[in-house]
Amino acid sequence: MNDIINRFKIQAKPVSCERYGNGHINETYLVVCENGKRYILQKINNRVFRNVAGLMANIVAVTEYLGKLDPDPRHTLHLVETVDGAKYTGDDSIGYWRLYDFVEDSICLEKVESSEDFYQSAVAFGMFQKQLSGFPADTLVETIPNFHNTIDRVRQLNEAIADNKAGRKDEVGPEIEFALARAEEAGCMVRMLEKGELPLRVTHNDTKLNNVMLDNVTRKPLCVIDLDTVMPGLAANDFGDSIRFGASTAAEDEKDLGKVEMSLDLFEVYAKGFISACGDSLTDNEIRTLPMGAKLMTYECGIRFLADYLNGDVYFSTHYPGQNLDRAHTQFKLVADMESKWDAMSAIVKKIAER
Ligand code: ADP
Ligand code: GN1
Ligand code: MG
Repeated sequence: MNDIINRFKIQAKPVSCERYGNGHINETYLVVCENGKRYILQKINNRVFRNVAGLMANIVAVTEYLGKLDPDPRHTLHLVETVDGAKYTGDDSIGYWRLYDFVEDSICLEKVESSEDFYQSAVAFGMFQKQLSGFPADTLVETIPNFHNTIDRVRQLNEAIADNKAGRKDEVGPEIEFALARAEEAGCMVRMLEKGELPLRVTHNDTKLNNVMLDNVTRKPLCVIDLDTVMPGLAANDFGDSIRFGASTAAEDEKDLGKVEMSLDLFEVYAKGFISACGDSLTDNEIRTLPMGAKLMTYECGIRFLADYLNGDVYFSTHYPGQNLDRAHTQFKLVADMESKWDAMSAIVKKIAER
């Protein structure tokens, strides 16, 4: 690993480099130097992100743009250059690597610890979206084509069912039935986009709680991280993906589904934070579809986990056999719970937006 680290302009001799964090996509390492300076080293998953040069160009452009709007170094991710002045290094044999300054004196949560933290994460993602409203969207590479195209996600599930690569199809009859029963509704926001009823914005597209850093003393927003999927998208999807993960009362891979619910209190808290940070720039249709964003991002994630299980766990990192199926179960439980709380979710958003 030292060979890779030494390709970057680091401040001091590295003394340790260990796996870090709970991301499902990249390989992340914490590098500590002898003077205490810390970095985040990442091996970019180039099976998921096929166009590494395009991905890195997006991140360079977005971080430079955000850095000009807000020069505080802890408020934007900062890439460390290589000794040759490049923003990343590597090739197909050793993989592609980048180095970020560690965002110090911060916390990154895997689970909501207090509603105030969740509120602040909503403010962070809402502000992020608002800050990028002036960014030229057409200069961004689509790092994963059709990432939140729910119609295409259903097609991918059907393909995984038909291919049955891992021979697991017969085990998951009820899960497939649950998913396909909602396949028509799944396309509703894509169809609104096509009809011009929803605008495309520059969005983050992966607004999990562990993709935002809060200050460890004030617990106010510091920095939005994991910028690999910043590309044109729907505001409601950024809102929705945060609800999927953060408003759940249990972990994404909880086996006891009795513990898994979408907390209406946390839904309300997040909606308040998000709408306070960017609501004034959202259209009526965007506000109205926020609950649908929550349901569809949860459904989409569920069918992605299920398809990956059928494909033999080739996309998301897993730590034990069956983890993708456990993840699909929690997502489907959350979808069903949102269906039973639908009127309340819509009423909450309406009430907040009217203020
Ligand atoms: P993945 O795409 O695999 O989710 P992330 O970029 O989200 O990768 O990184 C994984 C984890 O590493 C994050 O959830 C966070 O805990 C930590 N992390 C990433 N970048 C930084 C950073 N610059 N400073 C501090 N922690 C970071
Ligand atoms: C992945 O990279 P990470 O762990 O923040 C995935 C998201 C899923 C999420 C499910 C590029 O996010 O789309 O919602 O797992 N990222 C990518 O936890 O596919
Ligand atoms: Mg992440």
